[in-house]
Amino acid sequence: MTRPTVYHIPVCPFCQRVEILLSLKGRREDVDFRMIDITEPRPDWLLRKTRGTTALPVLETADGRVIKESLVILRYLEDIYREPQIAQADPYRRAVENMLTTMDRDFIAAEYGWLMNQDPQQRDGLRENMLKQYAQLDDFLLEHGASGPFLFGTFGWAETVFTPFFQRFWFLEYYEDFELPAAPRYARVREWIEACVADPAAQQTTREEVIKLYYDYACGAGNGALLPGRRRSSFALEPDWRARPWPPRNKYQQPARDAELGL
Ligand code: GAZ
Repeated sequence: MTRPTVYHIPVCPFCQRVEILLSLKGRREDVDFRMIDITEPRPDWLLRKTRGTTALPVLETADGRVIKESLVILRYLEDIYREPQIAQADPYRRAVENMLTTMDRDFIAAEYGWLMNQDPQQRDGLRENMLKQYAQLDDFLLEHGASGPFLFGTFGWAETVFTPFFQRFWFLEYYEDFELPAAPRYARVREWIEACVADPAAQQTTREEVIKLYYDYACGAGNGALLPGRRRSSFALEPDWRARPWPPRNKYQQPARDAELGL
């Protein structure tokens, strides 16, 4: 092998981070991407490389060493492909960027926690929790960021980390009727999100793909798991998502069957 290989899953936001960084560096073609079907047990050859762990993305270096965790992979790629540098060079700015990066955890937990919720009584609380996350990001950007739209002048490290999760928000709009309110307290984060999702470096997925593939997540089954009565996951590679109908929007009713989902 002469090039790094990334093992990835379709629409996995952590994997998309890697693609975005490479795209910003103009290096997408220098790394081989191999798609793994999340609805099938991991192949033995991959489990041997990962020592039994299953989360992706995983990067295998040109000389066969294995790196896990999307943020660690980003750092590795930033180190081997030095130009253009995406992370901030100035130590204080780099610290600001890293502080924002660490806010990804609660944000992602709020987002997916709400998507996967099956109890209609919990919706208001989950919505409030989500709005709290947006308000925190807004406050951070106002305190530390440039005037806009990005944290600093261009789409950079923090944008690479967050944008896949902003694009996954299409599933909350669809399945939970969620919209970020047009209130001033969210104006700065709204501007950030709009610039992030529209950036040419971050066009690896679409609203339609996200909504169709995440149907099972919306019904409470994550990571390719099968819901009762179903034979195929909405994350299956076949049939192609473009050929499938749009899933039902009401996730609190009786879940759709394979046939209704075009699976
Ligand atoms: N921390 C890892 C990274 O690389 O940054 C996370 C990677 C990961 O969770 N990958 C998932 C995976 O491979 C696919 S994307 N799962 C299969 C397996 O066997 O583990 C995950 C969450 C979450 C929300 C979303 C996702 C997600 O928590 O999109 O928790 C792990 C998974 C709120």
